[in-house]
Formats: sequence, structure tokens, C-alpha cells
Amino acid sequence: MELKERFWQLTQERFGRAPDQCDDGQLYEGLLLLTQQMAQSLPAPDSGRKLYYFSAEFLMGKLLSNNLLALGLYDPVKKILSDLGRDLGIIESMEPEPSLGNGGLGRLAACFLDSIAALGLPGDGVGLNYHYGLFRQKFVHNKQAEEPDPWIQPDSWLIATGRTFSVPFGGFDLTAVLYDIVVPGAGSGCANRLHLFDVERPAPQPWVGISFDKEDIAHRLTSFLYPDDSDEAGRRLRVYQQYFMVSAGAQLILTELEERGFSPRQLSDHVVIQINDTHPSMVIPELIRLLTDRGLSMDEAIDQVSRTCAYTNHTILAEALEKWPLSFLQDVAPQLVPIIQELDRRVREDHPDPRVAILDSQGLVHMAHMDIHYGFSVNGVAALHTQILKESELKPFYDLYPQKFNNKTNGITFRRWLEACNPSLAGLIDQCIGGGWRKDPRQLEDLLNFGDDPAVLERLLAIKQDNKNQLCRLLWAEQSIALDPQSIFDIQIKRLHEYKRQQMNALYIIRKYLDIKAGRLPQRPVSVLFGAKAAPAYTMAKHIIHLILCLQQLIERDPQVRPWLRVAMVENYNVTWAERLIPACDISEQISLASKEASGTGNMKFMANGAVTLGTMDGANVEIAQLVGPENIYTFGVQSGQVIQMYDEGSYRPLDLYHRPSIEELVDFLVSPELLSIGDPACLSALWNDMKCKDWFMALLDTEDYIAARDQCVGDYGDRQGWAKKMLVNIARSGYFSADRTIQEYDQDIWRLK
Ligand code: C3B
Repeated sequence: MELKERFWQLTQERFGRAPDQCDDGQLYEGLLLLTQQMAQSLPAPDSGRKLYYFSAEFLMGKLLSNNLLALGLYDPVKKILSDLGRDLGIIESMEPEPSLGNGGLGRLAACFLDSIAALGLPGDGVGLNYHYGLFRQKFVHNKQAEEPDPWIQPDSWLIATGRTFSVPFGGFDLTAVLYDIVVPGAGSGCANRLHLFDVERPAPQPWVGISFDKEDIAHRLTSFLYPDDSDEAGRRLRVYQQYFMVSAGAQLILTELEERGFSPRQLSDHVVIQINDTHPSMVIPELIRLLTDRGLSMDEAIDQVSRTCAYTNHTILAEALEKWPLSFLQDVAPQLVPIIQELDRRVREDHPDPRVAILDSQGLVHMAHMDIHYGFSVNGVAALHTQILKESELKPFYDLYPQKFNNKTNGITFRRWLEACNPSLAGLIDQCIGGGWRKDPRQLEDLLNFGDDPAVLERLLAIKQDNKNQLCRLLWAEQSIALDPQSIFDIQIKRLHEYKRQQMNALYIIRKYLDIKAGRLPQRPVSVLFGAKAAPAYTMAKHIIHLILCLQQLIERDPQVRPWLRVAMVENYNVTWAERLIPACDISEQISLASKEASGTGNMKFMANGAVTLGTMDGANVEIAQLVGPENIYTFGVQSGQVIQMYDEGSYRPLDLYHRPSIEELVDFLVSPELLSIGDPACLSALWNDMKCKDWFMALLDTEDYIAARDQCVGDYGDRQGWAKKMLVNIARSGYFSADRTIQEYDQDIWRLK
């Protein structure tokens, strides 16, 4: 049946009317069902070995456009709607964004699912169906407040599969109910699935904020992603979540293995499990348990699992490398405790070095250590990050298992992050080099032939301007923020964390504010945009949000400063906001303390959309710098080696830096009468004190260098032709960061799926 006929039939059956009589919500629902039916009818990729990508997060973003594009229906559907006088953009805005992730790790998982399906590889995601997501961010009195973020509607992308598994917790069992989201592959003609497990009777939304009874495991286990872990009940709940996910996931794997006609002894021939950070690490002992239940000896089970599991490390921050008290596991999943003790015993027998033990003297289980000993691959997510893992963070392990370590520099799907979010730029690229880049983003390099073509450079600038105008309209409509579209758009969007140093960006804003007040006007007007959520229990991060919002208000009220400098923080930053902000960006802020940002992926998205990076030599920024050359990126700051050395020696002294007049003035502004009259003195002085005396992520170390680099960048922006060339080179060189490339490398070096 023809697409149009099918759509007419569908809305007739569902709403008793033809599409031209439907409201936007009904059209959205109709398109969702149509897309879902078509995606579901696609076969799974031909299976050799099958990948299961285990992750606590999948930050999928809205799915309608993405799925229409993947199915080749985007243009036809757009046409059908416009013939009816309707706009796909408006229909799309009816879709709630699935709230199943937090930051880069979750978005990476989503980009990977997209690429795995597009490449026609057999690979499913495994995660949890959080009903209220991470949280919805509200700004109240210039502070972050958190609310539940319900995203599941009666019609959603979730498909009830009818499959259930029983998860045995200490003292009770819980049924895990499986929902699937279909992941159609762009141009591959097949589809994979994202498997999301849920409890049988999820509790309704908590009435007040995001607090709820953390002991009510049976009904609340899947309420929130990363429930507040500032108390013990919260930490224990996270362990419940993790075990629920991996036990149900491992049972699903063994069931599917059997359905494919293989025995558990053949697990590693037919299955590979990628463990995304340490949240799913318990899949190792759980699979060993399930295999021994099915008749394998302990030696056989360990051997199978060790040849099935591979681990990705996404951070060197100690706080994010999970260590759970064995006593928690004793409560949550007592059946795993003897297995983990046995795994630890075997490690100690072979390697007496206590640094590589799984269980430490305080009774903590080091999840990453279990992954490294009992997995066959360990990868970092950018060249520098992998080098740091080998040479310092995980050196004792690298010395034991050099063959297990490998790098997989992250990537992004250009389908969402260029084709879909920036159609005008995509169109210009097509005109210049044809459409081949859509399948193979490396072909973007052909754009380099247009570096001296004034018409193309003009068009690049005009498209950027148009995207900025659109963003301005959206900011005004959604948040009553009015920006000057002619100003430079300087954007920092990412989780709020001290190591990412949004506070250093704030110090630059203070520098400019003070300059303008003193009559020293900047070279041109700048708008500084932020988007960031802080973890609810991360006090210092919340103080930084408070500082940014206070600066926003201070400047907003000041007619002398406002024409030259604006600050805007978008509320509830999410994937949809990123899709609007990134195409409109001139300067991409990637200013983490060198060594601390494992890779970054926002940096890649900005680059592909023609923003110029202002960044430290950290994570994938290093690779960006190599690709574009020094004239097309602004780098500054102390190098990672030196930072690591300073941590080792404990030699960093922020107070000495603070006493430099150029810095003291900026830091002291946090507790100036101007700011204290707007903000909360307790928060601002806590932040002030921390910056001077602790500054754990060395913001003051790079501040002077940062201000100079940023001023240089703002100055260079004035040479519009020169700037357009930088944009062009950035777009042209971004193809390396295609997630398709990353996934091909995972497949060649780790998974070997076909
Ligand atoms: C992030 C890192 O902070 C980023 O540098 C990296 O690009 C992405 O992962 C993807 O690899 N990360 C995260 O979002 N959450 C964690 N718990 C650890 C790392």
C-alpha cells in the first residue's frame, strides 16, 4: 500500500477521521504508529555473533524525525503534511523527549545504537525504563530545582514484548518486564532493539519533587535514573537497579542463545557484551552464576564469560569509578558474593599486587577491576584518555594485560547531528560535494576544495546567521530570553561539573563585565550561552549554576553592559535543546582541566556544524586540533602531563594564584555587593572560598591563559572571510568523528560480529 493511503487508513481507524481533520497531537500519534509499524516489520540483521550493549543510560532524544530519516520516509512525510498545510516541525514538537540518560555516556550509547543498526550489525541495547528520568530542571530564585520528568505516554515508542524474567534479590524476587524500542538502521533495511526492563507495578509519580521512598524497591526501582546517592538508601537503590538490569539482561541473552539453537557452552562464540562504564559490571558474576546453574563448572563459566565481556572506561575521576561495599551486595544479591570472592581469590593467587585486587581491605568491590580481569578488552574513548589509562590510572593492569587495552575514539551520528539538526548546512554541503557524505562523512574533506570560494564562504556565514536567528526566536518563545542575533554566540553545554570548569567561563564573563563598567568596551558584542544540569546532591555544581544565573540577571538589568555582553542559561538542557543550540554556535567552549575529560562528544557536534573550538588539550580536543591545524582552533592551558604531576605531588596552590591582582579581582566579584544583592550569600561565599582555597580542578591555573585565548578568538571573528574559512575546515575535518567509524573499529577489534 502506498504511504499516503496507509496513513489515511491509520488515522481513520484510530481517530475516525482523515489526517486533514486531525489535530497536531493526533497527527503525531498517527506518525508514531506508522513509523513504528514500518520499523517493526524490518528484519534483525543477519546474526553471526550478536552484541548486547549494556548501559545504565540511553539518551535517545526525540525519535520521530530520526526514525523517519532512517526509514527513508522523512521527505515523503514532510510532503504529505505540507500538502495538508501542516508542518512536520510542529508535529514533532508534540513528542516528549525520552528521559533515559544524563550526559555524554548516555548520548554516546544512543549514537552507537544508531550506527550499529545503520551498518547492519546485530546489536541490541540493554537498559532500564526509568519513568521519571533523571529530573526536569527548573530555575527558581536563580537556583536549580528538580522535578520528575514523566515522558511515557499511552502512545510511546515503547513496545510491550510480553517477555518477563524473575530477578532474585536477597529475601524476595522481582519480575522484570521487557519493553523494546525499535532502532531502524538508516539505509540498512534492518532494525535492532533497545531492551528496557521495568518492574511489574511501577509506582506513580512522587508528589513532591524527586524525593520518594527509596526502600520501596518493588515499585520504585525504575522511577529515576541515578537516584540521589547522598544517603545509604540511595546508594543501595542504585545497586538494586544495576543488579535488576544485568540479571534480566543476562537471562535474556541466554534465552535468545537457546532460541538460536546454541548451548550455554557456546556463549562466547555467539555473544559479545559491551559493558558501558561500571554500572553494568555485575553482569560478569551474574552470568557466571547463570552458567553454573546450567551445568558449567566454575572454570568453564569463568572462561566463557571472560571471552564474552568487554569493558569501556569513560572517566578517570575516582568518584565515577564505582566501588560498592560487599555488604550492599550481601543484601541485594547475596548469591553473587561467593562468586565475587572466588574471582578475587583467583586474582590474588596470580597477582599479589593489592592495587589490582577486586576486593580491598575495606570490603569494597572495585567494579572496574573485575571488568579488567574478567573481560577480554578494555578501551578508553579518546587517544589521550587511553594513553592516560595505560600510563597512569590503570598502569598496573596495563602491565599485566597490555593486549587487552585499546583505544576507540568516540563518535557522533551525523544523521542526527548534521543532517537532521542543520538541514540548510546539509543542503549547502550537498550542492558543493554531492550527497555521498551522508553515508560516509569522511567525504566532507572534499569541502576543502571550497576554502577560497567566496560564494560558499558567504553561504556558510548566512546559514549560521539564519540558525542564530532561529535560536533567538526559540529562546524568546520558550524562556523569554532576548539575545542580539548579531552578537557572537559562545556556547558551553554539558553536565555541570567542576572539572568542566563552567566557573572559569563565569570568571571571563566577570572580566568583561568589569571592563565594560570601566568603559573598556569589548571588540564586539558577545552572548554567552549555557545549558547544564547539576546532580541534585552536588552542592558545588549547584552553586556554579547559581553564579551563572545571578550574572545573567545582573547583566540583564544593566543597560550599560547589556548591549555588549549577555548571559543566557537554558532551562532543562536536553538533546532537543542541543539540536537547536549547536547549529547556532560560533565558539564552542571545551575548557575542561587537561586529563579530566575522557573525550567529549559535544566538541565533535559543534565542529561538524561549523563552530570553532576554544579548548584545552584534553580528551578528543587533542584529535580535533591535529585534524584542523593550529590556525583553526584556539587552545590554551596547562597540558595533561603537568596536571597529573601536580596531583601526584600535591603541589597546586590556588591561593598563590588568587593573589595575582588580575585574578583576585575576578574571584572577589563573587562576594561583591552587586552580586550579593541578587544571589544567596551562603552559596556565593561557599563558592568563593572553594575557588580560592581548594579549586580542586585548577580553574585558576588556566584563567589568565583562557582570557587571552578567548579575547583572541573574539577578535578574529571580525575577519568574516577568515572566520568562514575556519568554519569550513572544521566541518570538512569532522568526518573522522562519525560514530559509524567508531563502531567499525569496535567491530573489527573487539566484537567481530559477522
Ligand atoms: C562521559 C565523559 O565525561 C565524556 O568525556 C565522554 O565523552 C563520554 O562519557 C562518552 O565517552 N561520561 C559520562 O557522561 N558519565 C560518566 N559516568 C562517565 C563519563
